Amino acid sequence: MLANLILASYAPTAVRPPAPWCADLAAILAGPDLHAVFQPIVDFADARIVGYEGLIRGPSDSALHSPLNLFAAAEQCQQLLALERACRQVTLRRFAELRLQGALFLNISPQALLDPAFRPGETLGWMRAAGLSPEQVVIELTETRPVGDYALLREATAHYRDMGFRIALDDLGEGFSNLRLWSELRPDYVKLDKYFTQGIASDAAKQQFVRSIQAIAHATGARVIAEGIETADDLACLNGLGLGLGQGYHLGRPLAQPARALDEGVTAALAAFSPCHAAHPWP
Ligand SMILES: [Ca+2]
Ligand SMILES: [Ca+2]
Repeated sequence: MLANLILASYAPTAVRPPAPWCADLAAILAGPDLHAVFQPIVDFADARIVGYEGLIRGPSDSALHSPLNLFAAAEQCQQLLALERACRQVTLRRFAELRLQGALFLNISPQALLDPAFRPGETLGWMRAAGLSPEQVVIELTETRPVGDYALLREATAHYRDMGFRIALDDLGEGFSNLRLWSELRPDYVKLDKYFTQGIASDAAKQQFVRSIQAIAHATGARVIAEGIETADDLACLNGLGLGLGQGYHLGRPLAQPARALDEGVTAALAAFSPCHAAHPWP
C-alpha cells in the first residue's frame, strides 16, 4: 500500500501531507474502522480495577493501525480535531457497550478542549445516548504541544468539573506536561509517565522523584496513577512507596475485551509489603 511506504519515510518536518495518506485518513474518519481498546487502572489498596483508559486503533491491515501513526497523519493532514472527535465518540460508545466497571479515562488534548468548534454538548449527547453520566468519565488532558492560554484552560476544566467530570493530567514528566499545569488546574489525578516507573525498583533517584510527587499530590488533593508498570518488582516498589493507583502491561494490557479482574498473582503481590531494592543509590 502506497500509504505504508509514505509512512515509513515520514519526516516530522514535512510541510505538505502526501495526498494518499490523507485520503486513507479521510476514509477512516468516514467509516467504521476506528476501534477502542481499554487498559485497566488498578487501585493497589484493594487490588481492584477502578477504571479503564480508552485507547484507539486504526484498521488492522493499515499503517494507520498504530495510534502514533494515526495521530501523526491527522496532524499532517490537519485533521487532529476531527480524529479526536471520532475517537471520543467510538470510545464512549464501546465503553458503554462493554459495561465495564468504574470510570472511563478519556484522552482529550487541551487544544481540542479550547477549540471554538469543540462542542461539549455533543460529547454529552453521545454519553447520554450510551447511558453514561459525566461522573463516570475522567478527562485525561494529554499535552502534545505547549499550552498557550492557562487561564482559558483553567476556565474550561472548571466548566467540565461543574458538570461532574473529573480531570487527570496525563504523562507527567514527559514532553510538555508540566508542573505549572498541575498547579494551575488542580487535577483529581496525575498520571506519572512511564519513565519514572520503569526500573524504579532498583533506582533510588526515581524513588525519590516519586516520593516528592506523592507529597505534592497529597498537598493538592490529587491521586497519582503510575503508568507503564511492566514488572512485578516495579509494582512492588511503587506499592511499597505508598502509590495508590497504577496501569501497565503487568496489571493488564489494552484490549478490545479487557480483563475485568486482576490475576491472582498480582492480587497476592499487592497484599504483601515489599520495599524497593535501590541497588543504584542517589549519587
Ligand atoms: Ca493517556
Ligand atoms: Ca499516558
